[in-house]
Amino acid sequence: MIKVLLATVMVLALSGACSSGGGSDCTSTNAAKLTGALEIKNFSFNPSCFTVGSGSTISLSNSDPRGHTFTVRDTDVDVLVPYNGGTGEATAPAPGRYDFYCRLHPGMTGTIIVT
Ligand SMILES: [Cu+2]
Repeated sequence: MIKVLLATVMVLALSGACSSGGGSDCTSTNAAKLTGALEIKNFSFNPSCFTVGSGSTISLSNSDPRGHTFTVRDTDVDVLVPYNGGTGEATAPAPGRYDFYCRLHPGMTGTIIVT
């Protein structure tokens, strides 16, 4: 029984360590500063954990052969970024910490720290 419990704890610890930039792992100390465009490629956001100033423009570019959205939870930010080199722009919401995702592919997620 104890062995099973240990194995479970190990798996949980490993999966936490391997998760990509966004989600609960994204904090103001490890967030990237967004300098260029937020790139969408291979069905993921890059960077997926970043900080921007409130009201600033977030440039979006999508090099995938599929359209994606940049949708920020609990805000009205919801931008469709066309496929094959399409671009878009979003305005960073009020200061806070937000999760974002693609409405068409809910597995594509990230976190934004707005300062
Ligand atoms: Cu998508």
